[in-house]
Amino acid sequence: MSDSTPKKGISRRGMLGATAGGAALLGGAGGARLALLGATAGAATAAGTGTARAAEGALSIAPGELDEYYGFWSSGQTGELRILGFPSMRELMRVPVFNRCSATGWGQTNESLKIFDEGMLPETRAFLAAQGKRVHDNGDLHHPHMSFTDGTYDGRYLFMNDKANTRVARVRCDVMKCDKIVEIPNAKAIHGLRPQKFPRTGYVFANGEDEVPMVNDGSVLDEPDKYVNFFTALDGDTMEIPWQVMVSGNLDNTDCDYQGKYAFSTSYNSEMGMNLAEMTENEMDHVVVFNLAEIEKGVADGDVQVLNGVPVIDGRKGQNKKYTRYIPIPNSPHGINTAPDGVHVVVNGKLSPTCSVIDVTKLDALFEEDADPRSCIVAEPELGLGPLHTAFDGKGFAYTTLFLDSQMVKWDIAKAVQAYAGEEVDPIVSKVDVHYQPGHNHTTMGETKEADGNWLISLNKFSKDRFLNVGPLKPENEQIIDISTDDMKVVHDGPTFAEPHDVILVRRDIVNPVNVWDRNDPMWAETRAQAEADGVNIDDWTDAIIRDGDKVRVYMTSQAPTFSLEKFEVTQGDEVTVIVTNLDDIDDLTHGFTLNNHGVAMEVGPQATASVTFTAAKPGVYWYYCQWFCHALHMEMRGRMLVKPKDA
Ligand code: RUQ
Ligand code: CUA
Repeated sequence: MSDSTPKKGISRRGMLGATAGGAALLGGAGGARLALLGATAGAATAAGTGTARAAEGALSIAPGELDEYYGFWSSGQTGELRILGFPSMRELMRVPVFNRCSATGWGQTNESLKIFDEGMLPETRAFLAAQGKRVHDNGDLHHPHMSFTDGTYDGRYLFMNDKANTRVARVRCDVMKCDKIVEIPNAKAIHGLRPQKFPRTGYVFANGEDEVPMVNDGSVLDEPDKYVNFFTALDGDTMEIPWQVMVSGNLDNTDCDYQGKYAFSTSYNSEMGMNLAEMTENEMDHVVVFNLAEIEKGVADGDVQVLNGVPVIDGRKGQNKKYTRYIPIPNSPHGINTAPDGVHVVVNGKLSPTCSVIDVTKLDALFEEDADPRSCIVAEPELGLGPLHTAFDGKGFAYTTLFLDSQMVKWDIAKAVQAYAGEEVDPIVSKVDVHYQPGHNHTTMGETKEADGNWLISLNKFSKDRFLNVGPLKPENEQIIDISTDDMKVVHDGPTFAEPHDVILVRRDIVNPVNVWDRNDPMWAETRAQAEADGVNIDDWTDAIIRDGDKVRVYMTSQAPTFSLEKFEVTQGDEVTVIVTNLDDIDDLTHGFTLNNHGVAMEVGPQATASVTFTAAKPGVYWYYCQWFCHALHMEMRGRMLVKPKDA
C-alpha cells in the first residue's frame, strides 16, 4: 500500500495549464480512479480482518453509546455549523449561523435578528433595507475553530468565517448557538481564520481574500494597482476589532504559533492580477508573517490610519518592515498548519508539488535588518500533486492532502528537515488513495498540542461513483482514515451536502453544553427588558396582550402540550410581536411556534424565550402550532390568531 515514489516530471508550468483546463483534468483523474475501485474494495476487506483499530469496532458505535469526539464541521455555502459525533459520523446538530433556518427561525426571530444587526456595517444595513431585507440569507462558512487556552481547546467558543459576506461569527459552546456575527470593515471575503493558541484566544485572526481600493466608495474602480488586502485581528472575548494590517497579495489561509508571537497567512496572487493568467504568473508567492508585539506597539504609538473606525497598520510589501515579513513560497500556497511540536509550520504548495516548512524559532531573526527572507525555511519536501492542507498526529508525522493526485500522503517532518539539509533520506512514509480530490483534512485534536494521532479524516470535494446517484449535483465524500499503523487505511465513506470545507475533531471531555437554558440568558435580554416594561412578571411569564398604537405584543408561555393562550385577536395591519417563553425545564423538551400561512416559525428551547414580529396583513382565522414533537398531545398544541378587518 505504501507508495514512496514522489510524482516527478510534471513541470509547474504544465500543472498550471492542467489546472486552467480543470474539467478535462478532473475527468481524467476520475477515469483513472475508476480502475482503483476494485483495489479500494479490497482494502476495505483487509481493514475488516486486519489488526488495525477499525477492526476492533471503534467505528461502529453501538446504539446508546457515545462517540469519543465532537466533530465541528463547516458547511460552506450552506452557511451553517454542523456537529457530528466522531468516529461514528452521526450528525448530531446543525447550528444556523450565516443562513436562514426554517426549523429554528434563525434570521427571523428578534433575538437572532439582533445578533445579525449588531455587528453589521451601516452601509450593509442601508443596502439590505433597499432590498426590503434585514439580513443576508446566505453565507459561506469555511473554517470553524475552537477557542484555545495554553495551546489546546478550552470548550468556550467556536469561531468561523463567512467568505460570501465578509463576516466572522462566534458560537457559544454552552448552548451551541451563535451569539455574535461581525461584518469586517475594509477587508473583502474573509477566508482563512484561526484563533490564537497561546496564552489564550485572545485574538481571532481573519484573512481578507479579495483586494479592493483602500477606500472602496466608487472613487477608485478599475485601477488594480490601487487595490489592497486586509488581515484582521478580532478580540475573541468582545468580538471587537483592535487592528487590521494592510497587506500585498490575496490572503488565503492563516495560522499562528504556540508562543503567542506570530501569526502567518498564505498568500496567492502576489502579482495582484485580475485574471487567472495574471494571478498565476509568478513562480513564487509568499507567506506573510505578522509580528504581533510590533503591531500592538504600532497601534499604541498611533502608527496607523483609521479606516471605518479601525486602526490599520501598513504592512504592505516593502513598507514598515517591523510589522510584517514576506517569505517567498513556491507557487500559490494554500493551507498553513502549525505542528503540535510548536516549532514547525507547514505551508501547502497547491500549484507546487511541495510543502514548505517554516521553523518558528527562526522568525525573530527573520525580522532583523537584511535577513534572508527564506532563512526560516527548514524543509521543502516534494509530496505529490496539489498539496492543500496538512494534519498532524503529534508523533512527528504530517498528513497532507493531494488534490490532483486524489491521495493522502504521510510524511516524516524530521526526515524532511534532514533531506533539506542534504541528507539522503526519504521523508515520505506512505500514500493512500482517497475518493476523490481532497481539500481539508484533520486529525483528532490535531491542531492543538494535544494531538493524539488516533484518526485522520479526508474531506473530498468529489464523490463521483461512491454513492447511489442522486442526479448531477453529487454529495461530497468524507473518508475516515485509520492512522494507528504506518499504512493508512480508509475505513469509512461519509457522504455530505455542500460543502464542508473544514472540520475540527475535539475530545468529548472538553465540550460540556447545558441541557436547559438559563431563564435569564443574555440571548433574549432585550425581550426580557421589554416584557418587564410591559408589566409581565418575568418570573413566571404571565400572559399579556399589550396594545401600543398599531403595535401589539402578545406574551404567552408553552408547557407541553399547551400554549397558555388558546387565541388572541389583533387588527388587520397591526405589527404583531409574539413572545413565547417555554416553562418546561426538562431535557429535550423544545417547543416551537409556527403561524400558518405567515412564513413564521421559531424554536423555543426549555426555559428559553423567543419572539418574532410580523404584520397581520390578512384578516381571518390563522392557527398557530408547535412544530417540535413534544408530547403525545403535540398535535393538539395549537391556538388561533384572529385578525379583525381594519374597518370592521
Ligand atoms: S480552503 S480546500 Cu476555504 Cu479551507 Cu482549503
Ligand atoms: Cu410543543 Cu409540540
